[in-house]
Order: sequence, then structure tokens, then C-alpha cells
Amino acid sequence: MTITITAFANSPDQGAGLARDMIVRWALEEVGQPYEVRLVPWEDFRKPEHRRRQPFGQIPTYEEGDLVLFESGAIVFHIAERFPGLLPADANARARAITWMFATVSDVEPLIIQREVMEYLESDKSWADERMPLVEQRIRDRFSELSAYLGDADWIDGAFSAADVLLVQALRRLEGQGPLTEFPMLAAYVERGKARPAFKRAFAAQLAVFKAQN
Ligand code: GTB
Repeated sequence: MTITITAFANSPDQGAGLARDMIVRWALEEVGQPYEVRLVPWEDFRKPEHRRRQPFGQIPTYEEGDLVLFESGAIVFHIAERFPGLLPADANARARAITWMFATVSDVEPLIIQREVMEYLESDKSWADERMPLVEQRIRDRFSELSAYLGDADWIDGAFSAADVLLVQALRRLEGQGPLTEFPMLAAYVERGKARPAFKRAFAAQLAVFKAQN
């Protein structure tokens, strides 16, 4: 059955692979599933046809026969359950990998997004200079805990899993910048993720879209 995902027709990330279709592309590449991409131009994001797939008018979405999904974390979870390769067979290891998927989307990524919101949307506010160090300190505290948990392991909990797809992509939002650069173990973890052939294929595919449009 054909899998179709949606992505920005013209991504504001300039081909950096930070928009969330990258997470879905990477997961699909890891499990070896071909997919098609419906590119959504800005003017279509709020149209009813797109909102039927994504109630908040965003990308990515995932279609497979009658199934239509939104929320990149949920999409990756579905892919990981549907096809072998992204979740361990052992029940306990699988439960831990799923725990890390939830931890990433609820306890790690929102802190990083808060910083982006401050940088891009709130930098002109009178309180911005006071608040930014607080936001960064929260990220630093969480990264310190994350780094301690990861230690010198390759992946966040045993074998590479869907949790690593989500976590590496979340951390990539701070690639080359503080506070991530202050945590060499986490920066190296991101590099390991990026070195995976499936990541490279996904990255190249989204970059090709950007290049074709610009
Ligand atoms: N929780 C949802 C999910 O995980 O699927 C969030 C989806 C989401 O934020 N989608 C964004 C979107 O559609 C694109 S990925 N935005 C358009 C809108 O809301 O109107 C987020 C994103 C956008 C841009 C960059 N960038 O330029 O670097 C990075 C990430």
C-alpha cells in the first residue's frame, strides 16, 4: 500500500532537514518503506482539505490506505509498530524505547522549542534578555540529565530505535549551538544519528525538494 506524507513545498529551514517531515522520512528509510510526498504550499496549510488530514493545519501527515495520521511522534510510533526495525522485540526493551519517545516529545523537545520561540518571535520583548538565560538553563539542566543517562552508549536505550529518531532530531534543532555544544556526549550522539545511511537518504530527499524549489 502506498504511503504518502506531507512536507513543506518551500521549507523555511532552507533544506536543513529540521522541519518535521524529516522525522517521518528518516523512520520510513530505517524500515525500508518507499513513500510519496505531497508538497503543501503555504497557501494550502489552512485549507479544509489539509485540515482534514492535520487539524492544526501543519505538516507532516501520513496516509496509508484509509489511515490518515498527524503528529510526527505518533506517525513514527505507527511506522515502528507496523514495520520491523525501529522497536525491539523484547517487551521490556520495547516499553523503554516507547518511554523515551514520550520523554523526548514531552520532556526534552518543548524546552528547545521554548528557546526557538524566544529567539524568533519574542526577542523584541522588554523581558527577553532576562528570560533567555532562564530558558537556556532549563535546557542545560535537562541536557545534563540526558547526557548522564546516555553515558558512553551509542543509543539512548540499548539498540537504535524510534526513540533515537525522535531524540536526535529534537537535539538537531540546537546543532552547532549552545547549550548542545556544551555536552560533547550529546553532540556525538547526534553525529552518530546523522551518520546512519537512512538518515542520509532522508536528508538528501528533503534537500532535493528545497533545491528544486529554489
Ligand atoms: N507536534 C506536531 C508534530 O510533531 O507533527 C508539530 C508539527 C509542526 O510544528 N509543523 C510545522 C508546521 O507545519 C512544521 S515542522 N508549521 C506551519 C504552521 O504551523 O503553519 C516545525 C518546524 C518549522 C520550521 C523549522 N525551521 O525553519 O527550521 C523547523 C521546524
